[in-house]
Amino acid sequence: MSSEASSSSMESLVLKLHEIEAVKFGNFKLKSGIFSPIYIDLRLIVSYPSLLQQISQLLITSVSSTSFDLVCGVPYTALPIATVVSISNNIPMVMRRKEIKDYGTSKAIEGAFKPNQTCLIVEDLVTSGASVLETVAPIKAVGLKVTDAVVLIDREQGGRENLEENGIRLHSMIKLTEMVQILKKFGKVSEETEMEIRNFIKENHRVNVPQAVPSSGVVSENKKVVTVSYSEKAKLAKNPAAKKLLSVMEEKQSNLCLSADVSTAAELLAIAEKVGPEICLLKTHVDILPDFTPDFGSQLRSIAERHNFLIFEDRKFADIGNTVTMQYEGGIFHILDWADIVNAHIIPGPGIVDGLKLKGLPRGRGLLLLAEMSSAGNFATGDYTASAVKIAEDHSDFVIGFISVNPASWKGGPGNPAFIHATPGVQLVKGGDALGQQYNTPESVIKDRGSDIIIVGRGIIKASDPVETAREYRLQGWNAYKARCA
Ligand code: S5P
Repeated sequence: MSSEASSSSMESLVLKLHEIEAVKFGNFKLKSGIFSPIYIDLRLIVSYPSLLQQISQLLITSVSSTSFDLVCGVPYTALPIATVVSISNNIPMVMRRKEIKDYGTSKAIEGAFKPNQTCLIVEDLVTSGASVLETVAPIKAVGLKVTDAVVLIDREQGGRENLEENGIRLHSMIKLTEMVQILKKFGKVSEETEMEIRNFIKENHRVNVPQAVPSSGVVSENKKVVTVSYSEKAKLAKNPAAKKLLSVMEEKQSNLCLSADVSTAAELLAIAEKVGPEICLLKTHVDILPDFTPDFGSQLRSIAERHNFLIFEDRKFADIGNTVTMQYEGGIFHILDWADIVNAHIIPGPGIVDGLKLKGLPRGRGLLLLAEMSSAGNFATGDYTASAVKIAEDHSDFVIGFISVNPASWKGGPGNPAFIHATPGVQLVKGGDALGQQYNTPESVIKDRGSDIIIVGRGIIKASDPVETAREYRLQGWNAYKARCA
């Protein structure tokens, strides 16, 4: 228990939480699928103003030795707590949007702040720390610093360690075991229940996303997340570009592909140089660069070699085999000379793969097939996706994998485990743009949907600090991969 918070005020708080049924005992299903003997729902506290006030006062006392300029509550439960902390202590607040609007200013963080100010994260309950990290990422992306988080209850299930690994100190007012001890002392739980909860904590001391949901809640729609590691995939892959990409991913601990959709070649080379250390792959749309020159490819390749990443030209070939051989090799861009990987639609049938393979395979290049798309209302679904898998399996020396959105949901499965799934439509918060793009978070893409690579464009390019933001995406993507493997 925080030494600053006196034990009698903590006891009265815990008893009050029990009285309003914010703490319940029974058998509750968690998001991770496991059953918990205790359920804590602090959403109820909004209906008890004096309790809310009491919690906010105790929270601020437990961070009295920490300095910060702003507070931010993790949505939604901690928003009212942070608001009361802000008002009672005259500390400005910022607010994180859980869903980004696709109209208006589309800001992830609302409020007035200056770069480099320090923001204290306020949370009601920490289990794995995942929801704190989900709020930290967009806060850092707008140039603020986060060093500390304060929480009412620590469920002692890995949150402290996970946050520590991300450079955040966790201050908790009370730990779950201490809370149960108080309830036992006042005869609110039996010795048996106390033991059951102790055992539960011991057995689940490091879980991933274990917030309590009602037992009728949806746990996961995806049952087919494949947990083949990148190094195992590298061993299984036949294509040299795939092997190289997978080994770069392991070496750099990065499953981040930067979609460098900037407006000039000069800007593209500059961002490749800056963000290079964070990425495994850089994706280009060479036909949007007005200052393209014949030496663009060799310049980009020398940056790629220096920072150890591969190059993916997002050409989305879509013609008959004979035409794509010419488009791949010739024209102004000579894509074959500098891009390790290209992609293609399967709409013309397998001939498109044969055409590209004719030119690409002798040069050690690889191909991704568009099995799904991230844009709303697209037609790459169901049997179309299954056909992409079939074509890929028939050409697995050249096809290295797919542009996928949710491979874990594919009817026939995500294909050969050697295949690499790369997913666009990724930002730190779920949302979309005004033209149909749909975003999911790195965690949901890698961990829940079973993809291997996150493709991020505007989330990094438009950030106030693209390098720091790319680092954040890399860490989130990598942590999700680790969690998936675990
Ligand atoms: O289905 C797709 C396939 C691709 S390759 N949806 C996509 O968004 N992409 C590409 O990924 C798109 O062309 C763009 O270059 C990038 C996404 O950019 P963002 O700014 O929305 O992250």
